[in-house]
Amino acid sequence: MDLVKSLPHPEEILALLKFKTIGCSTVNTKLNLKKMDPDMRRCFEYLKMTSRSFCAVIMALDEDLRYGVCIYYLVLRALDTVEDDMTIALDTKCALLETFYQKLNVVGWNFNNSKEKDRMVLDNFQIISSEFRKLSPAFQQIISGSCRDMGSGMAQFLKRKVIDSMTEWDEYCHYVAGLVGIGLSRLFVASGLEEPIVGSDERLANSMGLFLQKTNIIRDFQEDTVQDRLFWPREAWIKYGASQKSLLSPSNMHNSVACLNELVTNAIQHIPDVLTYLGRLKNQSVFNFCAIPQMMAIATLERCYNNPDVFRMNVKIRKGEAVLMIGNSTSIELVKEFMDKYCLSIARKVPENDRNASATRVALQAGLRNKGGAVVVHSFLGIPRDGIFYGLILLMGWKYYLWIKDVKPTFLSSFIPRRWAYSLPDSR
Ligand code: D61
Ligand code: MG
Repeated sequence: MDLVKSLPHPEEILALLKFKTIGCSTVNTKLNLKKMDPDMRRCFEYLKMTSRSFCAVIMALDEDLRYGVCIYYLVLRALDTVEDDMTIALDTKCALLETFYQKLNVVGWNFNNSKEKDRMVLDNFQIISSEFRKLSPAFQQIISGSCRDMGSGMAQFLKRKVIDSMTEWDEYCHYVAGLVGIGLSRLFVASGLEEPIVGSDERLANSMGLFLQKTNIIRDFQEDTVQDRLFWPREAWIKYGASQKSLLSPSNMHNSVACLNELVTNAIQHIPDVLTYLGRLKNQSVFNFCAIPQMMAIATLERCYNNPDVFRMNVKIRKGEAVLMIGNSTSIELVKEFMDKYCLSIARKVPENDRNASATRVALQAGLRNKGGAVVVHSFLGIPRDGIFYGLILLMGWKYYLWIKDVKPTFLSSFIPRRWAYSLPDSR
């Protein structure tokens, strides 16, 4: 099925076949789970079961960082499972979120009352916390502080009930994903694999998270709305519908898509920061770990932009596309090339009458600035624009020639001066 979906994209077919036969060398590791401490092994199993998108890239990190990031992921996944669980009463939930980081040091603590799909990380939290306590003090401090700040931010937003302004949208995304970008950057530095600047420039690290989280929120609109989870900022949707739910109504589709385009425009404004951040990374495993999710995000945004399907189902990128990107997220040059490709593809889809059309183009141009290019469509289906122009002229000329020659011989002869016409056999 994956192969069929990629049929119009030959380069994806190759990547898929390679992936299916020899596996993915970018994220494959010679990880020996059998030799590992049984509790750490269970943690890797929880990671595998709770994350499709981050498991492979975390496993491919260099040794020390791999354990730290795996535990960091599980701790925050546990916290997020509390946030997402609609069966826990608001007061109980907020109290738990605010004190959750303290549970890291409570031997044997776990939480058995969640109904969420990822509840295994709460049911088995005593195992995760005991592995946490084996990490270096520097790692423990980073993870615990990040968990404390995220829990308090989540509780704050649960009490507010709505994400009102665009500023609040950035704030919410900072708590749930920007803090992860900041925490991860500190872990990279603490492990000695990256330069101090990566950890101290929190604005860029925050943008890494915002780009991923906004993409998730944009993509999951339909699924979240039917479950009564509202993450699109009111300031944006109020211009296009009476309520967030009304954006799902087919009769409002034109407005809904305009709203979608506005939020995609907001998200792509993080691209320059993302590229600057990635450009500073030195370690290959850290680079792949950071770049792959960002590439998936831009491909997802490209698929979502101006696409009414976002309001009907969960829009996904093709497996072939994902595999191709994983294989191509290994250097900043390749990443920029892919980013350009997706930005240009969005640029081609900007509707002339979209009220954010010029803002979208400006944002895309900033994303492309690293190459110094303006958003001008130079090619279509990979054929240079000039080639298409001359090709069309030739084709039209040929068609006209055929038409005149076969269908209208008399029409043709009417253009021919009389004295020449006599010599033509058919013109009598
Ligand atoms: C480099 C590499 C990975 C990065 C990064 C920089 C910067 C930020 C992030 C990863 C975090 C990205 C979050 C985007 C996915 N969103 C969610 O999972 C939502 O929950 C957010 C709170 C929990 C965050 C847990 C997390 C995620 C990825 C990690 C990590 C921790 C630790 C280490 C590595 C990666 C979302 O989940 C529901 C869903 O998407 O189904 C939500 O509830 O809103
Ligand atoms: Mg959540």
